[in-house]
Amino acid sequence: MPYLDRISDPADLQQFSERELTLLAEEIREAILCCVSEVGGHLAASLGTVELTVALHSVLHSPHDKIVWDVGHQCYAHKLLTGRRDRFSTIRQHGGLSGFPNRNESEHDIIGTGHASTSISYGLGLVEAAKLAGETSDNVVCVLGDGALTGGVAFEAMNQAGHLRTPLVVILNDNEMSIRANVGALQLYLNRIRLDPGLTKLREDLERGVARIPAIGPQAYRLGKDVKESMKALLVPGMLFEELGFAYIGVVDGHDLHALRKSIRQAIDTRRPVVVHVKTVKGKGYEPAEEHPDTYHGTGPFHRGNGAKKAAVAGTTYTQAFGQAMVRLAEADERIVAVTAAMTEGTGLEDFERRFPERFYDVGIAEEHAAVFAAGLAIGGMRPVVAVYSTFLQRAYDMLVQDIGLQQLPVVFAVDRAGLVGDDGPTHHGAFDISYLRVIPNLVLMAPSSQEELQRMLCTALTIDGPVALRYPRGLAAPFATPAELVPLEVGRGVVLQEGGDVALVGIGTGVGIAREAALLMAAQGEAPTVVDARFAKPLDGELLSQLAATHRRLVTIEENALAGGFGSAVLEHLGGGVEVVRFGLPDAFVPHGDRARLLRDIGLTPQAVAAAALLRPAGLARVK
Ligand SMILES: Cc1ncc(C[n+]2csc(CCOP(=O)(O)OP(=O)(O)O)c2C)c(N)n1
Repeated sequence: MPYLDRISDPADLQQFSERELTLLAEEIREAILCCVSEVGGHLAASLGTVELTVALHSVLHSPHDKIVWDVGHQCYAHKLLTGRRDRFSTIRQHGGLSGFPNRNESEHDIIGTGHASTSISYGLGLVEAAKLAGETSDNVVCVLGDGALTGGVAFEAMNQAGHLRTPLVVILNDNEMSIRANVGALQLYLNRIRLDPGLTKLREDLERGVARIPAIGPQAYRLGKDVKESMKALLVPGMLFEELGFAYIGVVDGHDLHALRKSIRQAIDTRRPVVVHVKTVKGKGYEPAEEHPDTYHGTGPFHRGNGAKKAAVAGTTYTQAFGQAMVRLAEADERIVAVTAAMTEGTGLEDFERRFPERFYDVGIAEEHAAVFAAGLAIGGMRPVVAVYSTFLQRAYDMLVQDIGLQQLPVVFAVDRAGLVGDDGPTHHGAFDISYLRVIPNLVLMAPSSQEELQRMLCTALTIDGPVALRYPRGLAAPFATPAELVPLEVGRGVVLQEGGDVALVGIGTGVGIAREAALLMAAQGEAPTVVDARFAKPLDGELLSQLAATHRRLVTIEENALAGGFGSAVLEHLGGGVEVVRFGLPDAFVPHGDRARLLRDIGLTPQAVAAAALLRPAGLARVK
């Protein structure tokens, strides 16, 4: 690759003409496609921002000038241009490059991201910090998608930036897509601007025309609020942003390097908050991804020729089992409503949406709103189920406590991706939900150990007149027979799977599978532990736990949640001593990215480690893990 080969630092881009930059963009696109088809990753967003990335790095001087990527899943071209090309093929693999910007990886990654809508807040903080430190300000450019713009925090930041008049460039990368087609009134507004680029030109011409009117023209152009406002009202483009105190440049063709570079320079020269509205094609340059950008948003390895995925998951996943149960339960109960924050496919709600479109809501990337919206639905007599990833539910924490917990509202949270998610890494691991949910008074918290149990738990959740959460893992598939009837579980009751002696292995969620396997390993050594599926982290089955404590020498708890404040902590709190408790779970550290099984091995959350701890003679076990 003649051009890419000459780049080890973004400064190297300065040597190229615009024509050469265009050729470089093609090489980058090829490098991304070549790598992601082999190892998987966030393809479509990265293909769509190749020219934008080249334009930014050729105009700016990173890292003095700072590029803040929102979400960060579109940063592959950025990685290739910032000295990481030789390691690019390791992306998202254990020990390799992160799939997101990462401060430990490069000085060009200003912040590590993964969750949406934060870039403008970061950018504003960076510019204000430079101002406070008396530094001549470097340029700060935030790149956020139209999907990320549906997140409220983006507006909170714009509200402040517009007020402060901070020189900050916001590139709105508008590809009309979130993971699927973007939603909301704002999207309709962007559609209007996009659909009529003539309006933008007309407005520019008119503004220039006013400026040229002898004597009053320049003044009217600069200060003539009335004239300008009425012109704007007539010619809508960018009005919303301008009202928020941002200058507006757009709509710019996001695959035209010349237009992009010109607009970025113009934006920097504005020296006030400015939105550059760029129109891109998600998946640009790879036909299957252009046609199905949702399928190639995040993808596993695929055949480049026809786009076919190399490995399909065999069996039903927990996510699919959840989706099936939702449809089934909603058939019988018209009050059931599904709410997702921009994750319809990810949370398995496509069938529900098809079957019950009027009872399905995609609120955009707006987890806080999703929670309170569901609270409103519950007050109105509905039975809302908010399907959300564990990591993204963190954003709605105050709502969980204040608007649902305290109000005692029957809102069900179906918490997907609980535990380690693998390749996406620490921004996406669902490591903390047991800890943060368990402290909410009266909330019922459960974790299934099988897909059948998941379906029964959802059914149980919908019988409870208060807040409920059920947490389940990503992707794990197994042969699964849909139960003939969905029978609710008894709330707050665990189940003894195997009676044994001496040691009791008490698992919850995926911890139960580990406990079962550990028991098999122990059996091979002539030991038979008791094995328990705790099912509920709240309320705990206190009676069962006390009984186990009275009849066993040691309890081993196993969970795929942080040990700090997790299920094992709850068991310890309940028992308050008297029996030895050994806890297995996620460490007090951010677990890196990589293959899930490998990560579990690395942190010692395996049947082998559990069996070894269970088999230790008392003297050998000096401390509680
Ligand atoms: C708070 C939060 N919720 C949900 C997600 C999951 N997510 C990742 S990318 C994405 C879509 C982003 O759309 P957009 O910003 O338009 O970027 P594009 O992929 O279209 O380039 C979503 C919903 C997230 N990263 N953060």
